[in-house]
Amino acid sequence: AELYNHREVETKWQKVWDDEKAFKTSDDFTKPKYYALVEFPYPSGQGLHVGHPRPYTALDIVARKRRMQGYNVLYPMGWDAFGLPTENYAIKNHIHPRIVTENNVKRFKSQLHSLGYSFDWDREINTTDVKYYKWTQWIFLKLFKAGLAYKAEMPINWCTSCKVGLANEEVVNGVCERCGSEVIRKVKSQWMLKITAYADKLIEGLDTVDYIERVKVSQKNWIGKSTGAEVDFAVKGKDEKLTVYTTRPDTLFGVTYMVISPEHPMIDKYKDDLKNYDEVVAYREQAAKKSDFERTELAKDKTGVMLDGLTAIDPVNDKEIPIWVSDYVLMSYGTGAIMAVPAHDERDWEFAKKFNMPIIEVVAGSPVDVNEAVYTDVATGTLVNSGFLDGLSVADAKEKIIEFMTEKGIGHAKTNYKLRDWVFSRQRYWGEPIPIVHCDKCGYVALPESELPLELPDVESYMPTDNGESPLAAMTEWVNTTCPCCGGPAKRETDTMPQWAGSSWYFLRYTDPHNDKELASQEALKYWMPVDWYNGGMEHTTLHLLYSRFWHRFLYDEGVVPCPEPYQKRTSHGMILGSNGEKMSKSRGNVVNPDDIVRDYGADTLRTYEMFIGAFDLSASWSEDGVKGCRRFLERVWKLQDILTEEDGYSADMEVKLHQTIKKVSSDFENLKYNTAIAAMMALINEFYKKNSVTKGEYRTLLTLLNPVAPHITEELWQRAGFDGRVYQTVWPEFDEEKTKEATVEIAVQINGKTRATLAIHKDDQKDTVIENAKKVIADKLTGSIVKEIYVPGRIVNIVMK
Ligand code: ANZ
Ligand code: ZN
Repeated sequence: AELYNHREVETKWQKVWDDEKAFKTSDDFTKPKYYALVEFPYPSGQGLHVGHPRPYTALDIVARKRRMQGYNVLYPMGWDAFGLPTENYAIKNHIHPRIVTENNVKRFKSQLHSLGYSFDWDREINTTDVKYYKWTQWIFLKLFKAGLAYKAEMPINWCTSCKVGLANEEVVNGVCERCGSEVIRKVKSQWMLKITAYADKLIEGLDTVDYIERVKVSQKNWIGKSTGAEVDFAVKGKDEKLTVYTTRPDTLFGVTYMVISPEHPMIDKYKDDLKNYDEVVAYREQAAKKSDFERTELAKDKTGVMLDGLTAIDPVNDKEIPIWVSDYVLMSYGTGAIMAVPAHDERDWEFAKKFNMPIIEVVAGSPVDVNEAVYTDVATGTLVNSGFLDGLSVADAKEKIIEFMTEKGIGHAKTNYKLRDWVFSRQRYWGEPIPIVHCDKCGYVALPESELPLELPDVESYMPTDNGESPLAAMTEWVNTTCPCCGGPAKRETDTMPQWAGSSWYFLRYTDPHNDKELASQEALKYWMPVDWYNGGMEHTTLHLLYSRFWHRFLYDEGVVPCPEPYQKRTSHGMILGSNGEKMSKSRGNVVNPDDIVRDYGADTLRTYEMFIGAFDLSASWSEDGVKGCRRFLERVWKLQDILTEEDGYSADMEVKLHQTIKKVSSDFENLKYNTAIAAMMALINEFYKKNSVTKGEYRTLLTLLNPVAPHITEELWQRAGFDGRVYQTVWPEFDEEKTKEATVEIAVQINGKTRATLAIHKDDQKDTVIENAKKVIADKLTGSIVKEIYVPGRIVNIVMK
């Protein structure tokens, strides 16, 4: 055959698939369905990154395999297109963000097309499309009516460079996730979503889905449910309670001091009692400059100031204890005050060591003195120095002390969450307008549904105003409106929604993307939801995953969607790094452009390479040699044409190998083991070359197995071999378990569990025969009397002797 010309082959088949609408999802709801989903990209100005094809190819493989297995498959694609980078580009270059988005989408789409993905492009969605964001606004109104969207004066994270409020999730190590600039706290009136009301549901839902473990863990940690107690400490000489939150009320007798957060209101309230008020205020100013992360995670060296003039009283033993101010206690968690138990809490221990505070052991069991090391174990210790709690386990002591405190009215059980309500306002232009007006008489009023969509108007400038308001605020004509409630003058909300909004429900829209009556029809939702398999980046497992599960769960409670959880299965892939093992970036000069690889080696090579690069869930470094290796593999597949025979079935000596390969590839594709599936196919063609022949039957199986990975070349070879129809329409090959077993296998022959010899047996040999033959090969070693003969089928014979 002539040489493998990937350009010809790939252009040809991409056109055929388009013309045939090969991957159109059917609306026949009687067929079994499969919904495979990948995170839709943000169409940035950089175009597709080589990181994108890794997850897209993986689920394209699954989608193609499912079609061959008879499923009606939904494998859609769209654009998460609102957001800052586009807006910033628009500001700099004076181009409307809509135009920027259009251009970027065009480029992304042609790049994805060149990779031969089996997306149903008739279902393409775009979050910036007014027909789409009408429904984003509709969901917001539902949240508002349910009391889950509210406006609040909030100290928010404020990026000094983007001039925008950020959610906690968008602040990484104290800087803006997007631009890396310093994030400060600023008080602003913001739209908030009450995701905290769903904290328990979001935890419980995890028990009903099949997510990889680290994703479940990160969801749970982010919600951060903690159970403990609130305890009131009296303040000496004042009619005042200092309430703390603790997860260890059992350690109440071990409290040696208290700590309040630098922002705690008590400081200013008792200003006149504090002899060192100025010192405390100076400390507070220092603390304000640090992020929460610096104050807690990074602060190994504790700092603090003792309040000179205020003393607390321990409610269980009336002991007087000092109150300190330290920045390791945050105002935003619990009550902003803690009881310090240095013997059993690491942070308190570090603090006590630094400031010479007493350390009292109340849980015995530490291997070393608590003055030497903190003892935090809760599973084994027993209470000591604790009055009526002495002798109890930690768990029992907790229960007893909570009972005691509740009776006395000095404390009660309490659950806390790390999760905070979601700051949903952005003072920016390129987002969904929030469909609310403010009327002096009626307050915040929802637009009637009939007025949706509320279109994003054109503005003169996309720059946020200097006081941090959205550019929409300058559009007086748009802003001034009438109140839907009383008809009086009212003003539109000028904040827009964050980028997370559109991606919080997009998977629903794909099920019925052109519906203009509902966000999707009930039939479509019932048939398609939940998503059967969702794969996305590890970086989205706290933010996007939680938000979208929240919206979905809310819509379920509202009767809009048929199932409580949106995704039945969630997996994550590792990043593709530069060949130097570092993240690809312009500044490092290690960026690989997928277009170059497609041009020089072909889409099938790129797809194969990205699946072969390493374990799917781990990051992997780019290697040009690796790309070439995959290209050589496909060339070897191509050249099999030269040794193809006319025989239809499998040849006798290849049968086992073929059944084994079908079995391995079939299961590896389901278990994120794309690399070993490809390795198995490489091994198979090595066998063909060793024999210097491949039958039509064998060839057909190989092309079918390889098709999901390398769809173009296999389609071409299929046609050249004269097989019927197309590979993508064929049936996924079956294997016979019996035929995957080698006719003969080697087993170990042991005496008293020690291997003494090996034995070749036939797979059909019965136990008696095997044991008899085994005894023959170790006859000279069978010197004692035999107590027992054990046969582990196909693996081991063990003779137990005295
Ligand atoms: C006394 C104690 C003794 C504590 C002990 C722990 C161990 P999680 O699990 O994260 O909920 N804490 C409470 N509020 C805090 C705040 N605003 N800033 C910093 N730390 C705070 O942690 C709860 C524990 O963290 C609480 O239980 C409290 O310390 C501390 F042997 O109280 B503990
Ligand atoms: Zn009104």
